[in-house]
Amino acid sequence: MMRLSETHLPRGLEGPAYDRRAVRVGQVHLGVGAFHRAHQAIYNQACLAAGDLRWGIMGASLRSPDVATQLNPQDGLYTCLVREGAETRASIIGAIKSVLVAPQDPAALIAAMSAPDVQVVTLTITEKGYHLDPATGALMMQDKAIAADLAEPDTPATAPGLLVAALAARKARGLSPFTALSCDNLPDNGGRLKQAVLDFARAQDPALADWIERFGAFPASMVDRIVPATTPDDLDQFEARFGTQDLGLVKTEPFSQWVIEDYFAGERPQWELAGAQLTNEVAPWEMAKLRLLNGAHSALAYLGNLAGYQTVDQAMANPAFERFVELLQDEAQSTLTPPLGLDLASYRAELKSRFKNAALMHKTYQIAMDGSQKLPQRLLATIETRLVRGQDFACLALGVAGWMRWQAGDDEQGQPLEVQDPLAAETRELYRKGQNGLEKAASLCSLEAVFGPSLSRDPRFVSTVGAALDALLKQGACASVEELVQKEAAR
Ligand code: CS2
Repeated sequence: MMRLSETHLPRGLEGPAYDRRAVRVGQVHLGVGAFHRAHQAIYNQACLAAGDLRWGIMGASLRSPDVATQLNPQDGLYTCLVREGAETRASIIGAIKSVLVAPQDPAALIAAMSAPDVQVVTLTITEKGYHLDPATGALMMQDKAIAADLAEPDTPATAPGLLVAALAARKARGLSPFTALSCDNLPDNGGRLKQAVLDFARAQDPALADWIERFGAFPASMVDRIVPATTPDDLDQFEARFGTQDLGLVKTEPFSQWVIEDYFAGERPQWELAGAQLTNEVAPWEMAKLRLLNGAHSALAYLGNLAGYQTVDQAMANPAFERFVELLQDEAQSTLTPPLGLDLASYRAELKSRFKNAALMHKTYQIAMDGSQKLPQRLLATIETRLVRGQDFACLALGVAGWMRWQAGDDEQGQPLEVQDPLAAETRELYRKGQNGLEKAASLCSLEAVFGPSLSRDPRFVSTVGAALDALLKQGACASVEELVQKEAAR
């Protein structure tokens, strides 16, 4: 089977409508996974198609060489499939020029980021890529990876280390800093990235830190598009239909949103051309998205997977789970002040149909990953607000209990289940310490890195989550969700 490339396009599809040879690299992206390829790269493609050829992307992987081996032999080209119901729309994306693998050649990546044409570095490095202390918000200098980068700053492996090395090179060359734009699902992601970079720089060279602080920019952004991991089945189906092998294939939904703080150090692509919203107020967008979409996603991931649902749409097809999502979103919505232009009722209605999009086959297991990094902003912050107001939080608590049950490392049938999480070893240990749900929950709640000092010690929180975990262990996820929904109906 012929592989997708400049000289071999899939049957019936057209290549990008601009001269790729004339495209320059104006942006570097760290963490060039499926999400970036189905989200930010699409916005750059619109800028290129509109004739502004400055905004090609140099992609970079910070860990595995997989994406480089997928995309480089394809001249950076890949197909983006937009799926809903029986409809699939396919387009060839050419915004990524090529992909570097940081661990193979950090110097090449630093050189790319310090090129004069590069104005923006975007990042999707996931929650754990920031290495910030959850309690203080400062960079964890003792963290193994950060300490190693501080010791050998010319061959960094972490995002803060790489960014600072490139910024130092720019300063030495008399260039201005690039804008570093976080696209991770974290509140105040721009502020967090700034903190990580400045702390790293200050430890190395205070004058460099001052320069970055003065001339750099770290805008916040809210990104939203559901991008399930591409499966071998997706690749096979694509080959059968288009007569071409595309190892860089990504699949996603029609919906896409990008809200960006309008604060840049230099030039930037006109992402508005593809619908991005530039604003001075990202926080309320981010909070609504994290608590309504991601909060519901994480709760569905643990409880749904435990109940035997492999995908989000399968869980949503059970009326009890659908109702549970509504009730959980009611709890979350009461803590939100929506930004101008966001109608929460229609946002939630749209979310429901997005979750029900069966064509995506979005795996609950995928969303369950890295829960220790996701829980605070998705579920726990909402609970804190409700506790302060004396409101109940039964659905959020069941979601948290679902995460706790997940730490056992087996499913409800006793089959082993791999917990992919940087804190997996700790959480497993804490889970095992307790004899029953209440004890297990109390044991896990002591983990301040996840729960923070106040929830950790809040007896209402610990006992409510404990009771939910107890119920989960006794009757399973499906019955627990049903019971909760029935109780709410009877109120
Ligand atoms: C999901 C997100 O995997 C997860 O944790 O909740 O990736 C979600 O699909 C995106 O944030 C949607 O924009």
